[in-house]
Amino acid sequence: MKKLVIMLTAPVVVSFGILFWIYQINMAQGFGGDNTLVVYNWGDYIDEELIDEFEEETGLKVIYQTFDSNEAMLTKIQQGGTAYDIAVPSDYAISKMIEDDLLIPIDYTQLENFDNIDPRFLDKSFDPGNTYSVPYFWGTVGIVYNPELVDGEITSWNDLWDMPLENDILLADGTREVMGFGLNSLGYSLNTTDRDELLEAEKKLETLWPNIKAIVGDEIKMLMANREAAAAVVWSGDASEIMYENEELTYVIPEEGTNLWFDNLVIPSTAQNVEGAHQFIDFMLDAEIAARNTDYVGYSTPNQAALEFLDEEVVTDERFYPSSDVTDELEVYENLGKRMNAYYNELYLRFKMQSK
Ligand code: SPD
Repeated sequence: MKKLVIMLTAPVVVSFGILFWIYQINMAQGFGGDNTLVVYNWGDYIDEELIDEFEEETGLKVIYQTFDSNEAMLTKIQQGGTAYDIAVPSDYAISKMIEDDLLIPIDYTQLENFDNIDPRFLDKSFDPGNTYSVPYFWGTVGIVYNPELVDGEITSWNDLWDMPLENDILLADGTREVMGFGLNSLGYSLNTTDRDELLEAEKKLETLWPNIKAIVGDEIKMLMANREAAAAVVWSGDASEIMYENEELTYVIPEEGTNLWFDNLVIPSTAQNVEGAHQFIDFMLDAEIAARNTDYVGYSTPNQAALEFLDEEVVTDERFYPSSDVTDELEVYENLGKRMNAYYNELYLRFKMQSK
């Protein structure tokens, strides 16, 4: 009898084992499906409690992965190994993904909360008509600094070179960000394709090395909060997060101009759960959810319905919610094409290799 039971159950156990093994491999590779949603976002860019709530509300299991630059995210999605259902690229990367056929158009009939977005953040040149992307957060690149550690007021990019800041500056690690402020400091566009201007910017950046303490990622927030450096080139949202508990610090949009950026939610063409992706986008668009996410992450929300749930002092702070008068003067990164992108990367790498 025992033998018979083993003979009858063994194939079931083996098949179950094989299925479970395939499931595990798929999960490890991030392949989703009807009951899962694979989300690819920047590090430190969501209140993870909201993911739990989304899972409870929809019954979907979220597989959440992070990246630290548009370039890393693009490479991973281009390789196609992982079936991401949601990604969060910035402006120029969205334009590149559209060009390379890497995105699925948004089905607006599945979004009830889209009207919550302020029209000011819609219909940008990187995605006309928002065919492929829905605004998530926005901001600028600027300088956060500690007036107690700096001799005077920082107002411009050139102050990073001209003020006594030896070994006292941190830089956020990003090709476009660093090359961008090098170019802006010389009065050039941060979208220039003029190789002489780019070379000049790289040479000028090299002369900043005596003042640079380190080029870092998300840990920049902790380092500034711990007074490890006097000033840092950061995304505005990181400055806002640092300043939340360190009110003595301040953030400035440099007078030579800077980058205005937009991070949007998209559905990559690898998606296995397009319906779930729309559910996720609509969930994040809900006014109260967006407000909680904004409060947690510290970046500026494009969700105008969320503003009433946020601290008035924060959403009226021109440093983090600059008016159109200010943003109209700033530049959004353009998709410069494969060759130019490679050249920017080459110069940025060369600059990094000159570190002391
Ligand atoms: N830790 C979250 C960082 C998100 C930054 N996105 C800004 C990209 C600007 N190109």
